[in-house]
Amino acid sequence: MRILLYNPDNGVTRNFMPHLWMFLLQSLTPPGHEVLLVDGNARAMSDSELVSFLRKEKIQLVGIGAMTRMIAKAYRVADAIRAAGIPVVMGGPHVTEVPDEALGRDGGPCHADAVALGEADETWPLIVEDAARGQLKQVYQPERDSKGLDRKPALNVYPLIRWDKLDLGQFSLIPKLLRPLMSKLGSGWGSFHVVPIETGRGCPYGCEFCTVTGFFGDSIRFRTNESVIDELLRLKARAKRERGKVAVFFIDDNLAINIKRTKSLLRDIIAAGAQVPWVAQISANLLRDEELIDLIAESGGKWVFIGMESIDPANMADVNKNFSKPEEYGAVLKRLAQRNIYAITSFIFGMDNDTLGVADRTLKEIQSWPPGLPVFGQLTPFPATPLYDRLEKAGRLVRPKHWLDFSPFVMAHNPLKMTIEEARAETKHAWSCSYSPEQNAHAVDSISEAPLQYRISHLVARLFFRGIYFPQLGWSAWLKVIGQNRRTILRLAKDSLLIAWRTSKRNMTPQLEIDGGDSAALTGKSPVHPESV
Ligand code: B12
Ligand code: SF4
Repeated sequence: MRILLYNPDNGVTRNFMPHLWMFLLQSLTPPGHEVLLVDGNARAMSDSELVSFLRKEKIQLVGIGAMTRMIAKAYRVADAIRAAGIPVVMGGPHVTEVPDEALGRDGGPCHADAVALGEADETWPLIVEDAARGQLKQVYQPERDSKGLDRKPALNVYPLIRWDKLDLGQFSLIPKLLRPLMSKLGSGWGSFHVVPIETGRGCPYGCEFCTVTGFFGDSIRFRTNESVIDELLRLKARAKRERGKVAVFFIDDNLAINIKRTKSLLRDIIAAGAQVPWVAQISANLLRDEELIDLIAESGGKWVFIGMESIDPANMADVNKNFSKPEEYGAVLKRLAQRNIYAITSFIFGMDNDTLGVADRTLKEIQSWPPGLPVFGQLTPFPATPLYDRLEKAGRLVRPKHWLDFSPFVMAHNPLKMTIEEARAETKHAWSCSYSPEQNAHAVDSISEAPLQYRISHLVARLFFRGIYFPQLGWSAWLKVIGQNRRTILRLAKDSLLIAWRTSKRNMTPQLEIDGGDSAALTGKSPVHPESV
């Protein structure tokens, strides 16, 4: 059977990274079937183009995965595919939380022939075999344990994802036109992939707005260090072979949830020479340990995503996240910045104790920290979360099925101390101030002592991150952004040329690549890790 796994686009910007579930299910597919992958973020297709593609490729089953945010789009695509006579199975967090909606068992239209609830590692092979026999069931659910809970797949035996062989063409961040030229730069920039890797699943914290504890459970399952390192080594070898670059996003919800284990993993990565530049999510409370931060730096860690949520401790208590202390944030970020590790700091507006001016108060606090990549969202009641239940009971949900008329940055419930419109304006203000050309220049200037590679990486990340809020699809949008930030870009280009000139003057091997050694020539500082993006 020929199968397509499809991820709908998010409608705002190209995702910088593909979704892990597609690669995972592809590698868990029983032999004898062929699986194609299309991520709408990387390979945009209209519904009719997608249907033509399915016909041309003789696809017999389509699997669609989506978060709540993309579910309306996913239903629309599924409807078009089913109308063409191809069965659709849907999985992922949203259909797990409200399966009746996808199946039309809540009185609405039916969008899927089958749904896979929860983690589908063990059910996917059954789904494929049933579909091949033309006997798809409506619901696939993991087996239950004695307490009636889903049996979670152990990760100590993990499927082999063939990162070394897979066709990743659609996911390279280097535009096609530039690839031949870029592959000649230094050790090669002909491709650049950010690849998702998980090392564990589950989270014990149970924050009120989050679906993770409910979905993956409150105890953590880990992969072995060896299997993670094997993936890293394959990726590294591939990048070298292709004259390209690779970076990894460890998508665990909290990479340092068990510090002892994290340190052991990072030590093993270093010992195996498996360092690639990486990003991971780690909560602020786990970043007090200096040895951990040293290991993060030495193993290739470049950016840490920290769910800071709010600078107001009352808000943190409201959402059951007061293990994360706003008063600690500045010190945590300094500790990271001392090792040239920077943070993606995520904030939520519209929390119950937020009042007008929350954006300016937060921005003022951010200004006192080392530069990072702030991102701003709004408190969103995802189905099946404690937050959803609380707001529903209190009659505060204005749009109880907000995902069916998805509207970016418009809250689905009334915040207590401001209006929905005010929360939206605060969010817009925070994004506009944080990613203006002046602020981008200021952020890069504030690390002028850091090696050049970090300043370049900081600016590039800023230009990508503004795309989470400001639509940034297509060449013209990008050219506009580049034009607006030309002064900072030109300054960094000048510094690069200066380094190249000094290097060649010292009669060293000419290097166009901006590596730790080059930057050290300019800044007089020793390089941290020569592989940095
Ligand atoms: C990585 C990640 C991202 C990445 C993007 C996704 C990517 N390219 O990988 C980034 C950082 C960009 C991101 C952004 C956001 N994210 Co996010 N993200 C994650 C994270 C941490 C890991 C996803 C992952 O790969 N998990 C591991 C895989 C194996 O699990 P899985 O995807 O659930 O897949 C399994 C099953 O669900 C099932 N399955 C999934 N799809 C399908 C399809 C079929 C056909 C079948 C059969 C089975 C199946 O099988 C898989 C194997 O068991 C999850 C949390 C988590 N732990 O999952 C949040 C999560 C998915 N994100 C979430 C949210 C809310 C967001 C944002 C909206 C946040 C915001 N406020 O801006 C944005 C929106 C993104 C956008 N505009 O596109 C929520 C979604 C909740 C929901 N109900 O929708 C999650 C669950 C976290 C949470 N706090 O609750 N995210
Ligand atoms: S927000 Fe993060 S720490 Fe809180 S429950 Fe979700 S994954 Fe765990």
